[in-house]
Amino acid sequence: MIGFLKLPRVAIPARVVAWMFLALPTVGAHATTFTVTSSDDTAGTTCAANCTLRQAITAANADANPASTINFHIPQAKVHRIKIDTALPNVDHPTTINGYSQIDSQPNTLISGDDRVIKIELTPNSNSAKDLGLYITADNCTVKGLAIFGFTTGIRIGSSAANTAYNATISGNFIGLPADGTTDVGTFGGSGILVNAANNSTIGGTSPAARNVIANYFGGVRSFSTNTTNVPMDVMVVNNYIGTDAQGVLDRSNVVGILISDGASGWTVGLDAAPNLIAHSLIEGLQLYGSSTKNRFFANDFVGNAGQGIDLIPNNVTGKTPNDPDDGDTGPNNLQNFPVLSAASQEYDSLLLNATLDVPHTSVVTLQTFTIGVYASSVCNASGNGPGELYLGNRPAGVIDGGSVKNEGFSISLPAHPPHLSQITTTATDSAGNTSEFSNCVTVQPGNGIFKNGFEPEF
Ligand SMILES: [Ca+2]
Ligand SMILES: [Ca+2]
Ligand SMILES: [Ca+2]
Ligand SMILES: [Ca+2]
Repeated sequence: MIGFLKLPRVAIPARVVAWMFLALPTVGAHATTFTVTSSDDTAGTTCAANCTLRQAITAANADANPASTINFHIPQAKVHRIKIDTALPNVDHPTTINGYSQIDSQPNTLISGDDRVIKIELTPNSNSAKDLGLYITADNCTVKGLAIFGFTTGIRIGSSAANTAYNATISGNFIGLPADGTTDVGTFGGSGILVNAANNSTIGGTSPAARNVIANYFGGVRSFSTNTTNVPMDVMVVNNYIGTDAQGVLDRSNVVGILISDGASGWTVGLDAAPNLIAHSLIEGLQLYGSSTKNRFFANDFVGNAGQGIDLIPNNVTGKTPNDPDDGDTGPNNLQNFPVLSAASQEYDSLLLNATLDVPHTSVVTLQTFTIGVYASSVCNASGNGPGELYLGNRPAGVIDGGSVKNEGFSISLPAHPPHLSQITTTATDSAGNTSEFSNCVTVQPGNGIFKNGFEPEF
C-alpha cells in the first residue's frame, strides 16, 4: 500500500519533489516499497532508479519501517531471468516479494489447470550460487509470482536459530520449473521448499492464485530441524501441484512429494477446499518419519506415485505398516490404524462403505469418533492399499471398544463416485489430527437396492 509522504512544511522545488518520487523507495506509514528495475545482479545497499533484486533485498533488510514490499518493474514485457552470481542476502526483514507486480504477469485463476503468467525467473549463474535460491529468516514474509529453478534448495524458510521465520507465505510460484511452467530444466537433488523454524507458515493457499507447482527435487516440500527449538510446527501445505507441470498433467517427478520428520507436528497437508495433487513421486507421495504427530492429510489426490501415497515410517522402515491390536503403538502420527474396508456398493446415487477400525480399548464405554477420508482409484496398489487417486470426501465415524462393549464397525455413505475409478480406499484421522496410511482397497459392487428409472450403474 502506498501511503502519504510526510513532508516538512517548507517549500521544495517541484524538480526536487519529482526526483524524490522517482528515486526514493515509496514510504508508507508502515511499509516501504522497493522496485526492482534491472535483471542484473549488481550488489549495493540502496535500491535507486536502477535497482537489482540483490539491492532491493539489502535495502529492505535495512528498512526502518516494520514491513517492506519488493515489486518488479523491469523494462520490456518478456520473461526476465535473474541470474545469481553468489548467494543472495537472507530476506531478514518482514518482506513481500511479489513477482506478479511485473508488467503482463498474472496469477492463476483456474481451479483445475493453470493460466498464470510469470515473468520473473530466479536461477544460479554459477556453481557457487547453486546451494540456495531464497533464504527467509524473518517473520511474516511472502514470496509469490516467481519461477525459481536450478538451486539445490529453491526456498528455505527459517534458519536453525529458534523462532526465525514464522508466518511465511509461499504462494503462486513455480519451484523447480521455469516461467513457462513446463520445460524440463533438470533435477536439483535437494528440496523445493525446505521448512526449518517456520511455524504457522503456509505453502500454497486456498485460492487458485496461491497454488505453487513444485517439481524436480528430492523432496518437493521437506521439513528440517537440527534440534527441538527449530522444529517447524503447524505448517499448512494446501492447493499445490507437486511433481507435475503447471497444468497438473506432465511428469515432473520429485523423489518424495512431501517429507515431514524430526518431530514436525501439527501440519495440515490438503483441505477439502484446497487439495494438493501429489503425483509421479519416484518413491512415495508423502513420508512421515520419527516422532512427528498430529499431521492431518486430507483431500489430496495421489496419482502415479511409485510407492505408497502416505507412508508412516517408524524406525526408518518404509512401506506398509500393519495395524496393531488396539492401536497402542507409537511413532509418526502414533501409527494411527487405518480402517479395514469390507465392502463398497453403489446404491443409485450413493456410495456406501462398510468397515471396521481397531481403536484403543477404554475401561468405560466411550464413543470414539474418527474422520474417514474416502478416495477412489483406477487400480489398487500392489501393496493392496491405496493409492488414493481421487479424493471423494470425508465422513465422521463413531466406534466403541469400551468395557464389555465392542462395536468397531461403521458404515458411511457419500455421493456417487466416477465409475471408472472402481477401487475405494480410506484413511482414518483421530480427533487430535493423526492421519493413518491408506486402507485396503475394495471394488465397488452394484448395490442390492432397486435402481430408480431402470438406471443400472456400469462397473
Ligand atoms: Ca509405513
Ligand atoms: Ca480395539
Ligand atoms: Ca497402529
Ligand atoms: Ca497407535
